[in-house]
Amino acid sequence: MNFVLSLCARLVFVVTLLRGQDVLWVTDARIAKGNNINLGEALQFLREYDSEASSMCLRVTTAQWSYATNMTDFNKRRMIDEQTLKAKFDKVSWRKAVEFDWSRIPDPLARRLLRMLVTNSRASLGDDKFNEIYHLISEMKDLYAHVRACPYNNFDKLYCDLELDLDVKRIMAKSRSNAELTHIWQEWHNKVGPPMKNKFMRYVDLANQASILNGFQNAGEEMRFAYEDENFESEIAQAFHKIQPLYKELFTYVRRQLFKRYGPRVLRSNGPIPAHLLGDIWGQDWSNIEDIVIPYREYKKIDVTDEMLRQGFTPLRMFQMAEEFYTSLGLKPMPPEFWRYSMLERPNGRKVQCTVSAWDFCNKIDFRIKQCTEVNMNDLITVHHEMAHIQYYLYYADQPYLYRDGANPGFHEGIANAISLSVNNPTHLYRVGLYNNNTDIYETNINFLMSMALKKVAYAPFAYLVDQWRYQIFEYGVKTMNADWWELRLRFQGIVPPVKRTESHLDAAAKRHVIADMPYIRYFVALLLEFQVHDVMCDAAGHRGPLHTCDIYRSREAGRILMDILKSGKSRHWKDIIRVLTKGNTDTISPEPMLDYFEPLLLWLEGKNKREEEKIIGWSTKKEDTALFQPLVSKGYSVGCSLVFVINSVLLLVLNM
Ligand code: X8Z
Ligand code: ZN
Repeated sequence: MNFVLSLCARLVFVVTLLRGQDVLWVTDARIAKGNNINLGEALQFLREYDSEASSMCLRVTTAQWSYATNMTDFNKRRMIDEQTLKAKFDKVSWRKAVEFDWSRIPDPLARRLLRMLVTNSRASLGDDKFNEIYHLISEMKDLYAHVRACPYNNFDKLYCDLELDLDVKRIMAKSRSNAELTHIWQEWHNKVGPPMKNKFMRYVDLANQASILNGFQNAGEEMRFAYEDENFESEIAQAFHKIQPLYKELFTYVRRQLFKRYGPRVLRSNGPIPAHLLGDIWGQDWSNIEDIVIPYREYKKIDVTDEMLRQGFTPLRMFQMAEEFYTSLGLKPMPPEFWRYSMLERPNGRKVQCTVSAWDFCNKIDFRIKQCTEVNMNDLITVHHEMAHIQYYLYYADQPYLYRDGANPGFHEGIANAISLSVNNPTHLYRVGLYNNNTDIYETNINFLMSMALKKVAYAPFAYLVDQWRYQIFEYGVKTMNADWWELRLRFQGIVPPVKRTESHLDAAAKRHVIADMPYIRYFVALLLEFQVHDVMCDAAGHRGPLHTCDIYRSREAGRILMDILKSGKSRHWKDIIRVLTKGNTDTISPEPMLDYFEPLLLWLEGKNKREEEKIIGWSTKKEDTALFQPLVSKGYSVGCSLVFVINSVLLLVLNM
């Protein structure tokens, strides 16, 4: 959206109270405010802000698009200039907004918009520190983009030119050599973290200072405030703990297959899994080890790529097919500007950024996708996913600028993923003439659910813990932040580093979102939401049978539900949206539909795991595991931090009861 998928960019904060069925926007007395309560002046300011912010967004997005689709030095300079201008505009807008006492403005819409503006900024820091944090983040992103790893067996160290997207990810996905995987894992982590450590610590300090000036106790509290819900933390903690038994069954089965492959020299049969064996540099998506863990090898994986090639598919046809999916639900076709300006294939003769993204140019007309599409099944699903973001943009285009966003930061991705759940299942592929085999074979279904679990269930603890770590360091400090990172990785994911780590490392920095100041809990929210929305739409579409076989294609009823969510944008509280969506059953993000979706796989996993020798579902931790990352001398701080862990554990125990 304004800035690629602004879901990756904007934070908006409002505290809410639930009273009976109504969601009320309530004030938080601590948030910065001035003393102007003149409604006329406030409305005038907001009108001007709406129009100027939209124009500013159009300018900066246009410059970003130009650079992303033609990476010249000139375009880069222009983009940086526009971004700097936009940062200045945000700062000036914040200054104007804090002149109002938003809490006493006698109009709820104006109150909310003003409050969003005053809490959505680091401008409270003053010019010097504002510029400093802005540059620190840019420098860290730049460092990240330029990290290059040395290949395995590169004795002369001459060609240390492995890039994350092209090389590191490929090697982690394809290599089955413990030595090579360990090397690449270590290379990447050692090259990313240490050079950023000082900058990151200063960033933590400044982010905290800004949040304190904004009326929060620390930057973590301000990040959570984006969910406009006092119970957000405990609700997602509960949801997380409901999914953990499924994760642990999957983990146990996967570890056994890895143990068979790599043996006791690499991992223990009942211990944590070393992070380099999971097919992914972050250990967050285990899809790449499907070949090692597939339940029924003799039943082929569903892949319609060959059929697409046989039928002469092109990238354009894939986009037309996705458009037809949405119009079959009664949603809008893509506007002419979309077809005219999108970049649907990798162009010849110029350097482009191939990362897939959906763009909102903030002028209610121009919406585009940038994708170096190839004709294969994976890209077909991605095309549908990206077009869901465009549908969101199209439907909320008439909302005020600040409401042109998902209902909460997880909604955009949650909705887009919910669509993918329909599109990637064999039922849909059969209906669109790409898959002709029988979809009702038990073994094929289990294989399919396993491939989904490697992506979704495996991801849950990672998506949950990234921001748990950030909240911790914002609150308790950075002294043992690398050990804290691994403590969480071990506790929630059952994962340990393949080699010894110390506080000179900063392994969380291997994840770009961490150093780029991008909140991450939204992906956990999106994960649950996608199944919740899928479930409701399937119900409306009259689906009978297991949830993983549902396809909402051609259902106007499902389309109406979708449209209703999309057109509200951020104007309604997300709890209100969920309450209406679930016909009053719940107003919270529920893990039940996800558990329901994977139930057949859970039964299969339980059966498998029960029969095996080791009997431990999950992992048992030994000293040798924690010794991989714990500092040698215990400091006062560590005690404080452990106390937090104890309190958290007790809280979670209570929640589990
Ligand atoms: O960061 C992203 C998107 C941009 S919003 C590419 N994702 C998360 C990640 O890569 O860790 C999508 C899945 C989760
Ligand atoms: Zn997306």
